[in-house]
Amino acid sequence: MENLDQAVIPEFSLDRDCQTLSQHVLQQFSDFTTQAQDISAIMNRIALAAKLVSRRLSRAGLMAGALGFTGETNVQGESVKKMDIYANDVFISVFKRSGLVCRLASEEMEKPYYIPENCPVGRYTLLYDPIDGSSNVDINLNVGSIFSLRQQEGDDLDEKAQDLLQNGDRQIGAGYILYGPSTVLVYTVGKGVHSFVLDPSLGEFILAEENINIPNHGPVYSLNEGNYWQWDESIRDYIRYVHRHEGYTARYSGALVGDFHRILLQGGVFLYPGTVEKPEGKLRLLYESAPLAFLAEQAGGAASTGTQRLLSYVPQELHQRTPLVIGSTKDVQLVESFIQERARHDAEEKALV
Ligand code: AHM
Ligand code: MG
Repeated sequence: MENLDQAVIPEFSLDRDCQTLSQHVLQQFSDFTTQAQDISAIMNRIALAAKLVSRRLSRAGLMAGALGFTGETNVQGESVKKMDIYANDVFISVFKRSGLVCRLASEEMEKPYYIPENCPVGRYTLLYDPIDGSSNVDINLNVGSIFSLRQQEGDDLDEKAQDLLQNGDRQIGAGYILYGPSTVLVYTVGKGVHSFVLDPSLGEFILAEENINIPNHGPVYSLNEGNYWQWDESIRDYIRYVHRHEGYTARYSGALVGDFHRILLQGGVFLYPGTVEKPEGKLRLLYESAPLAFLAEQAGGAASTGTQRLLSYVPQELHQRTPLVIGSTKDVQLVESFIQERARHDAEEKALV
């Protein structure tokens, strides 16, 4: 009788099951340098954090104290969820006494968190958003974690973290975990974009797809149209364009990781433009937009603030926000063309006055 597993998954093989995340990261480097081993070990710890968060999310509706708000507000002035704090603490715990990472910086912490016992050897900083899209947590919809790895520079005990205020090209690794029907980890170390699926029976992330390419153009545009009257006219111009042309469809889940993942695999564009209330938009550069921009470019796509390449943008502060336009190259360029056209039009009108 035919083995059902093999019939459903024709590519099933032992070799495939052995393609684990840490092994894959090591293979990205041509030699077994200390840096290659460090990055592989760091990714392994991130995978452990992902498993812990995934486990809690999968049972949250049955656990006391897992869902809802803490009653606190974070450094961004946003209400904090219990799951935000749990996931933030998970990342701290997995990197304590690891000897890998000297400093952690997160959406949930005003200042970087130092792990002095790691600093003599762990010459890296991990920036992360522990639970992105946390408004989805209480209703059992997809959420994510985003991470970015940078080389530790400067004085370890400088609380201002001036060395982090550099462009996104300084990232040496980036990725995200999508907690959806399955838990998926996507990463880059500057050598393509690769995805892994958590096999709960093995407790391992197993390679799903290597060298992912974003289609050059896709049908999806993803943004919160509830902000329509808050946007600049150029973004309204773009939206009117997609409304009036065939071949576009809207998809927006309110959780960036899932919305970006769709675009990474199927093409299209995600936007979080500036609004009247928040001219810089909502998304934080260092641990939300820049890591996704690194992935987008590595997959052959593009990421922009609307007026410049996102990875070239130099932040002024740790929790800085920037507008984000990210996805298929053609679609990002189309949005940029509306912004340029409106700027040209406004300049002409001003010259006439
Ligand atoms: P969060 O990190 O506090 O969860 O905020 C980021 C989230 C993104 O995941 C998502 O794209 C965006 O906020 C949704 O914002 P809005 O509700 O304004 O559309
Ligand atoms: Mg976030």
